[in-house]
Amino acid sequence: MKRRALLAAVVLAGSILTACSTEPSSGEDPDGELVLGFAQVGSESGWRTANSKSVQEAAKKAGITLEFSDAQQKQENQIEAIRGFIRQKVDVIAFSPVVESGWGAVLNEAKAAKIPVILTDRAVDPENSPLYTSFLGSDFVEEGEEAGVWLIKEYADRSGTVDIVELQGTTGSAPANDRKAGFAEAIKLDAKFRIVASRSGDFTRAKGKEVMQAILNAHKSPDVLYAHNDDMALGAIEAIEEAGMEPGTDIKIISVDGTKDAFVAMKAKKINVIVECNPLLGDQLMRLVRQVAAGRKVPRRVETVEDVYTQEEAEEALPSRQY
Ligand code: GYE
Repeated sequence: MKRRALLAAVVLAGSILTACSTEPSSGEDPDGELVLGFAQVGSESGWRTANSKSVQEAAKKAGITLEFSDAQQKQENQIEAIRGFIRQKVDVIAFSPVVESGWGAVLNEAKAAKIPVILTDRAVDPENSPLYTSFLGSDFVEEGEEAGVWLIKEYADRSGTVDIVELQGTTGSAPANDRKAGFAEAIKLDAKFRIVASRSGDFTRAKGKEVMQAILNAHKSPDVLYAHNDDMALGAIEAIEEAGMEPGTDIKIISVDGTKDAFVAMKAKKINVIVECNPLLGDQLMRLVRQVAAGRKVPRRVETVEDVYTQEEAEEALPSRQY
């Protein structure tokens, strides 16, 4: 089931970048003059917490001055932060766009100020692609497909219908759009798979629980929950237990991210499968920042490589989870 190893991912991503550059890989900036403005989405999930920590630690290690802002999941805050970075004349701007649309104006302002922009983790609408230098992150469509592929195998022998509840991430965000699309594409091959409810839980544990409670009131016994991230899955697990059912058994659960908390739940057989999405992008980002600031050519898209983990693998994998 495993496609690729995380270690290979890190090594590969590193070598792709170094192959395109003559920069020293240590990332040291002796003058400490390079300033990176990073506009983070928020702190909505375990994934995000790990991602922020990774960026902050990597900047420190690389000797890059980091201006870090947390937009609390609000696009207007993120736009304001980016405008602040432009006024401050930082060397490079990186951000993780909360949603895909609505970035044209501010990206054009950065371009006019000749400040290169790197997207991390989440994408923007394709028409804005001339306005950023590089994208670093995961293939969310593939993550959705992986979730669907697991489901198809799991229910290979079922002749009746399989009722699925989907908890979507933040409405309009790249991971919600793409994880939904990839999953739908995979399961459409067999009409027995029916999505009976699909609602946003905004990538948070509290919303995941609240929305799952409402869904369970309307659809008494779905077979499967597909949650676009671990936090929503963990919130939904509480709702399922409070409704007197066993998560992982009465309702099979597919989640995305692979945080430690989710692995603990999978070891306890409450989650059935996790599609990994790696938040530890800091070192790769700092390498890109340095190259972009030096005017070097960088790849348009740098993808993180990830795994799929099942219950059988949870116990062994848990001690080495890094986030
Ligand atoms: O899956 C979720 C977080 O953009 C990949 O955002 C990221 C997603 C991640 O809130 O947990």
